[in-house]
Amino acid sequence: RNGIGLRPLGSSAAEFEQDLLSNLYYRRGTTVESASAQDAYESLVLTVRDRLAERRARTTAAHYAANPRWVYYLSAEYLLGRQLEQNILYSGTGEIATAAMKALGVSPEEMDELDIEPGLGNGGLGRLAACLVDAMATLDIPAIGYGIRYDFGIFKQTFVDGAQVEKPDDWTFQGNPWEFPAPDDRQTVFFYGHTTRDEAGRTKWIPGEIVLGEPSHMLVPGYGTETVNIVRLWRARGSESSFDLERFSAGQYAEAVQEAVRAENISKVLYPDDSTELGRELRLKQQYFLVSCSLRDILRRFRLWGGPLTDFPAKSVIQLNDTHPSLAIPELMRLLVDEEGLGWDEAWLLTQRTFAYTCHTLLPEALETWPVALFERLLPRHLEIIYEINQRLLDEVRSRYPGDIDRVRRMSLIQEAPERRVRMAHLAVAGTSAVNGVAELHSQLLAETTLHDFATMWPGKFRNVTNGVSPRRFLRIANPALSELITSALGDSRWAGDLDRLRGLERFADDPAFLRSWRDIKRANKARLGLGDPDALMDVMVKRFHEYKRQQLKLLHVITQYHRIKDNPGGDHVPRTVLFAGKAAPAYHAAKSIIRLINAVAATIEADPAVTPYLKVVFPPNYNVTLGELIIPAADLSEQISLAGKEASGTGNMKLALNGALTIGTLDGANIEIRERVGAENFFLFGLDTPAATELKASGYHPRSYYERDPELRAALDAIMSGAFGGVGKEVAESLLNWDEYLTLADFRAYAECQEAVDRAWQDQTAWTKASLLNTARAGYFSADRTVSDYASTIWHVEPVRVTRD
Ligand code: 26Y
Repeated sequence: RNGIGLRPLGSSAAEFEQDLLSNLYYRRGTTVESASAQDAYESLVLTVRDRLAERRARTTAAHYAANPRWVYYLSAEYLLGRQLEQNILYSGTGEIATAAMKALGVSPEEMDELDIEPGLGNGGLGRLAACLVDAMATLDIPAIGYGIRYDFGIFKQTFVDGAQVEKPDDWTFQGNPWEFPAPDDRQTVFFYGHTTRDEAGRTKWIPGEIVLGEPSHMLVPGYGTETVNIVRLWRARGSESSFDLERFSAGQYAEAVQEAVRAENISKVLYPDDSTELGRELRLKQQYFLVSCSLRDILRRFRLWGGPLTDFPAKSVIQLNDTHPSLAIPELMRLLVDEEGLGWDEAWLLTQRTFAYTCHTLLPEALETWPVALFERLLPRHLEIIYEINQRLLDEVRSRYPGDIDRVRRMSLIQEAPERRVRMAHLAVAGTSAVNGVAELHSQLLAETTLHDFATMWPGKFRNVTNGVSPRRFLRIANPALSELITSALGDSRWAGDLDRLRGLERFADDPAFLRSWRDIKRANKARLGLGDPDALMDVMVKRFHEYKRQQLKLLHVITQYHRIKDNPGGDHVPRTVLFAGKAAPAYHAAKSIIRLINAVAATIEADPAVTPYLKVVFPPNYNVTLGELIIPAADLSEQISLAGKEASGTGNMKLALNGALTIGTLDGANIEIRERVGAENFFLFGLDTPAATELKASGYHPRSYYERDPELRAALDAIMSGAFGGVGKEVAESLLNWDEYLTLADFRAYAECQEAVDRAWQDQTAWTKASLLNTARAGYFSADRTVSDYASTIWHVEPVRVTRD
């Protein structure tokens, strides 16, 4: 018997198979003879899950005994990726699960196909949340990730005539066997209504709508440890009384369920937008729903322990993943002041000490603001609290900077014109004790520009924590062949839990046999991906579509390359497969035009037999974590070409470098740190840096002058304008010529020249492979484990709690 009073589940193949059969009979209610592939899959999941559930029980017991300081990570997005392979790896059941699958007559590949990825996020921020919870468990940090269980995740991207068409992602159509529902932990959430004061002068919020939040959780095991943490996801429900039986009986079926439907809509769909200021009421409702459910749950957990509220920050640190959950600040104030009866000043100190805020952008237009009028209707009490916070903030500003009215206006939580809006980033800075950017340059620019006034007033609050990625998911699982080579070279597989160990690969940088194996694996990964000739240079740009990321710059270069091949068909061109993948926000028309144009250029090239031996453009639809795991290990070249000063960090850049892709990139986000670590000679740098870009914009930027001076650039844009690609994309070219907000044309020539350096480097395959190996060997810093240990030591001040076997 182990510490939880149970006989441990068996670790032999026979026992695993027994448990699997038992799950098939008793939990799926079927037999081997009549089992479908789905039955086999779900039984397998349950068998693996049970082994993690056992660890989860021991984790809970260890946490309870230790009564530690907890990390609560609040995020509107989690892009967890497929669960099966990871959970098999983390539970150490690889061999026995494979044997059981064999006995059952199913293949691991078939089982993976049935393992649906929960697409509960848009892009980088959501995947970062998933990498961080993985690393927190790996480092034995007591933590819970809170999020929303959207019925529909990020849309499924399809192409119709090359244009993006969005389809709903019904990810739980077959259920989700990884999930544990916990309806008894449901919470009540208020919306609308008004406030009143009672005899004692305490404020009471009389809501206009009441919704239930029902949690379920997914297990988040650590790698190489017994810890299993959770992400707890909330789903909105109508209350018991929300079904109107009388109306139903009268045949008013739609009206009878109207209230329940309205409630459930809150967690219906991930707001599929990471660029524009759309969203309004439902999104704000989602944000408050997440925050209100999670804070009540956190307080419930705190009360289990029974300490005084003044100890709350000593036992809880709440990390806000961008401003999306920043309503947690006025919500905690409301709970402490209105419900617990604390005084304002005491409540405010506790609140500030509890929260920390991570900012993920620099673009001022990406900073969230909400109309005051909407707040007033939806969250009347929170608006009062925000006003009170603001008054005290501005008093401090006035006393520190007497007479500086403009500073007061700039720092206010309320933007006055053209419309009164609440500035969520200002709220998040005011209500927290630490604010961090996600790469060195980003953190520095945040303090110098976007949040400059706050950094001047509270310099001690501002930190940097450079992002990182899960080495398990993005190397060990995504790239099994390379992982095996690394393990045999280093002598063991400890690198997956201690990524700096990859440094040991440097010893092989001049070993011809090793470099040959390295190259063979890259080739095999290209063959596995199956898009283009595996001997061609695989040139990869995978990320959300956004003009600042400049997919259009890459496209202009592809067109130039196409022209060069047409003009010189016998020339000695380096064969390339150019791969684009990524989604555009449904309402982001400019990004969608770029997607459509890429597909049109791909088709034109494909139809030209003089060009196809040298150039192929592929654009697999629906980029997600699963597809990333297939593409990233196959990449030779990683495109990180955003305009300097615009990409907060990037994390794809890290995943690609870790898998031995060489980066072509600007001095932006974490590219800078990648280049510093892998060595400038193993990185293709081009383009304007941030000061030069700022200077060029300030001095008056005229994109047309670049067009006029550069014949190849002119030819590329003229080709688009003259309809060479099926008449598609004229608006893209026009926008570049007339406006070009992100200085694409200014960087074009430097980019094209840098791509020539890439071609030259590719000619020497030994040197290229050495550079590839050095990228992997030196990418250890970009492990999410390092990121989490930075958060733990500089912001969270938490200690690990070890979970033992018995
Ligand atoms: C408010 C709403 C429209 C919204 C929704 C999602 C706003 C922003 C987002 C997502 C932002 C995002 O993914 N940002 C990225 O975060 C990564 C992780 O820190 C960074 O690597 C990346 O540079 C940044 O763009």
